Amino acid sequence: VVDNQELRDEIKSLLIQKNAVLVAHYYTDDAIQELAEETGGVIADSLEMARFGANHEAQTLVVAGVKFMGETAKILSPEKNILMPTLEATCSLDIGCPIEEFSAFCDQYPDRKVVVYANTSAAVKARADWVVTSSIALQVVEHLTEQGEKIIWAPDQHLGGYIQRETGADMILWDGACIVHEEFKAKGILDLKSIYSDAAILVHPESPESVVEIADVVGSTSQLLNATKQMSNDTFIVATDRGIFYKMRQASPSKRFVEAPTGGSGATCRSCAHCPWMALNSLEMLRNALKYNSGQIHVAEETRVKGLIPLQRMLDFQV
Ligand code: CIZ
Ligand code: SF4
Repeated sequence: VVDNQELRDEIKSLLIQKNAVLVAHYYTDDAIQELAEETGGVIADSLEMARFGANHEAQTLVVAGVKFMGETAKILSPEKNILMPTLEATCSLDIGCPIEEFSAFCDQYPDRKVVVYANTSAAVKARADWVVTSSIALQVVEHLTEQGEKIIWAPDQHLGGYIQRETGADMILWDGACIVHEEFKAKGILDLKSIYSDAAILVHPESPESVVEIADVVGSTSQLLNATKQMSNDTFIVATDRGIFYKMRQASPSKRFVEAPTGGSGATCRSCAHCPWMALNSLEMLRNALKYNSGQIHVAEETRVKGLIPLQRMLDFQV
């Protein structure tokens, strides 16, 4: 704990010294979220991370999250120095959607708008008409459908399927999935619900349809966090990465938050829902990134300029 305190102090002075701000995702470990909070940084979902980073005056953004978040920051703010604690932190959705295959897939349907989830590489964004996050995906697809557009959706099939069911949009889905959310099981959640009968079930739409079906609220991380503030239930069963519990508990200290199980029964695997790549972000690596200017994000200029168009479309989209 003493070591941690030293590390934290060192990071705090490095942030000031380097004119840097910490941009942390809800799924990072508590220690990282705490630091972001204490140093004037932000804890957010990927949409708000992008907005915050682009609008902040700091010369350096330290993005604690996964690679696509750092790349998004670089695309939006090429003049800033974008650092990540580790460049190893990626995402199963990003990995499962390589640019060559994806581009060939899109070429088969030239009459469709290409809508990609933020959880993709810069190159995939550069091939897209729209980038969306789970916070505004529904509204953007609704908007495109009203305009008579047909859609290619990538990479998350569960989120895509959810949007398709909600909007009735004509969508062709890429078959990617999030290794964390895909593991939630309806049976395990219902077993828990029989113990906590008053509990509201909150589900991120990267989860399978059978899990989305039993949810009281389906939404992005920030939408689920808002639900815990607004709903009067005293217990919440939460099917998303357990990193989100830090903000949920902070906002509602008297409420009970229960991790949705990823196994078949309410009693098993109560702590598995944590993204292994988010977990790579440690205080030590964060310190090293700042101290040695390591973990620097680069995006080729041609890719950046193309990727900026659909990303800016997302940021300019008024809900
Ligand atoms: O699962 C993720 O990586 C999420 C929820 C990203 C985001 O949009 O904040
Ligand atoms: Fe990707 Fe899932 Fe990890 Fe989010 S939680 S970064 S979608 S693997």
